[in-house]
Amino acid sequence: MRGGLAAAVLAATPKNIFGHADVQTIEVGPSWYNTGIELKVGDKMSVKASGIVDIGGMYDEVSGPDGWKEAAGDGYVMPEAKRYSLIGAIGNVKENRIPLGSDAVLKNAEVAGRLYLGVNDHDPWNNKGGYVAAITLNDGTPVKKFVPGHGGFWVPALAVEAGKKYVIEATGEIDIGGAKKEKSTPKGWDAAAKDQGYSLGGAPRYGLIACVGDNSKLDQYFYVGDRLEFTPKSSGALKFGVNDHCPWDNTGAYKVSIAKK
Ligand SMILES: [Ca+2]
Ligand SMILES: [Ca+2]
Repeated sequence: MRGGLAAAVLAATPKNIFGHADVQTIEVGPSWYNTGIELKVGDKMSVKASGIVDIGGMYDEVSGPDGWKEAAGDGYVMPEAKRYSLIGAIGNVKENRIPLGSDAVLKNAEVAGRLYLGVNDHDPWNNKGGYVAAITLNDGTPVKKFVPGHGGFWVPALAVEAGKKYVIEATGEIDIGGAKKEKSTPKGWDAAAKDQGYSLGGAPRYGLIACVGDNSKLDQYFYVGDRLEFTPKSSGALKFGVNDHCPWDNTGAYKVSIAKK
């Protein structure tokens, strides 16, 4: 009986790209933290936030959820909101963005949809730490969510071991967020120039990229495209992102499978 049960479980496990039952599949899409909370029109929501984000770069500067004192300006997710502050989006991440900070009340939601949270940074991919947001819907019980400092840019996958061989395969299509409704596949477009503000300068724009462990180290980012066999030099959490200078207006997702060889 026991052998029969084990065989049934194995048969039900999806096979990976080498035919082994050892695979993880994730979706790498819009760079926002997905709270899983659905808002309806007319809902009341309050958000109280705490925590610290290291904003990346060479100066070890940090921010709380209220952000710095100035408005962020051009190139940031919400130019009119405070730089590095906690922000949100309801449903459509291209249009329905809301400033939040450490203590916000939305009396009457005007649109319905999933609540996304993020950090108002022009280069969120190098951030560490995060904000803890306690979200209360219609005077219910607050739900706490940890919003990573990278604002959902990186999608975590399995932990990889140094010296082992892994294979990544990716399919799917994203809309890169501009007015022209242009799209990309995991291979990406032409290479981004190093000074254009893309997370991985020199690699194809809108292509699938990854890092292992500390995402504040830009020189550790690597291009994946639609297929990559790689052997990590160090052990750590494998994370995926899209090589975009403004990833927060993207829709759709790449489907990424990771297998240990
Ligand atoms: Ca940053
Ligand atoms: Ca974009």
